[in-house]
Amino acid sequence: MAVERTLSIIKPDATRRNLTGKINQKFEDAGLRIVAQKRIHLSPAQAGKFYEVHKDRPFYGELVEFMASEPVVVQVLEGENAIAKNREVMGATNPANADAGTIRKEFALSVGENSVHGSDAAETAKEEIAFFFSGLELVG
Ligand code: RTP
Ligand code: MG
Repeated sequence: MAVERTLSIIKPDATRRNLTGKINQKFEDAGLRIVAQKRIHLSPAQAGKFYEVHKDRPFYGELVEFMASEPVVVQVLEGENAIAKNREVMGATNPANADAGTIRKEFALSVGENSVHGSDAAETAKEEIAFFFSGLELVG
């Protein structure tokens, strides 16, 4: 298995409830290393661009509004098989379907306010990391 990097976002429902530390603990317990991290407040335009792939979905407007509503923590996680491993730790999109012990099972409020984002493939991970982080922020 290869060492990979993936882009993670701790969403506004979780930053608002001060859950960043508890969520980071889940990542670290799963063997994922937080190699870059910053707290930012996305503008609606930035959130819309990030989730552009969903622009024709009925929930797009609500998703963009939510992601720009309060600060988020964006981070790069590194480890063996990090993209799939992070998706496992996150759990299913809808917390009602998420496995016990996953972040979304423990913390998500709804299918929309579901606490975390994680890249879903190698190509999207590369694009999403570059969307938020410069090369200088990714040393080591
Ligand atoms: P993410 O991209 O945030 O990691 O989540 P995901 O892959 O598990 O789910 P995806 O299908 O990519 O959807 C992106 C985000 O849109 C919101 N959503 N709302 N109201 C709804 O039915 C609905 N469906 C999706 C969620 O915040 C989801 O994570
Ligand atoms: Mg997705």
